[in-house]
Amino acid sequence: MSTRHALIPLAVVALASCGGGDTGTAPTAAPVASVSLNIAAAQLGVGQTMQLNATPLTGTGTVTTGTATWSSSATSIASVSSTGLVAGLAAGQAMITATIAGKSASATFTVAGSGGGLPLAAEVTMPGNTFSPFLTTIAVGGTVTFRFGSVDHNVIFANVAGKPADIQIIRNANIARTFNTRGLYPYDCTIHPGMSAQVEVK
Ligand SMILES: [Cu+2]
Repeated sequence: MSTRHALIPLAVVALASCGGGDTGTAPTAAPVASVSLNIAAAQLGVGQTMQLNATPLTGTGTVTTGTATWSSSATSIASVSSTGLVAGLAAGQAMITATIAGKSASATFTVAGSGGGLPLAAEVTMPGNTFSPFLTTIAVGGTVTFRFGSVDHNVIFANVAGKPADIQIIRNANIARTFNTRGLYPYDCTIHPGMSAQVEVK
């Protein structure tokens, strides 16, 4: 196998020299004619990552050598590291491009939350014996983290189908609840009259 493959790059170099007006210096590696990516298109959630790999190819499809530089067409939607690790940042679409020796290939990444761009995570704080914000809207399957400060509170959900477990009296803690059913979930702190708010799951 090794003797047969050794002949192929030599033939490619010879052809490239004829057509390209090469100065005659023997190249150390077969020239890059195209770049192949392991992924053409993909979907990512916000906060998820995916590894892209770029392979430089000669005109006959033989793998040659070369290091890719990476770029994103929309860095606020998806970023890409110097090694091709793509990260979803916000809902939208971004083209990730790898360039090797002047040749490039692109992959389209669609970043989406499951609720049409709604966040999958949100926080509720408790300033001055209120819940803030009053209305928290998340995508179905999302998580709300209740951040309890130095004052005791609880979170008691109204009796709505699909509500998560109540949070009993606690302070100085962050407690998360996941909402797997669409709906409106009012909740109260029963220690402080009027300390009420809602989670809307879409
Ligand atoms: Cu309270």
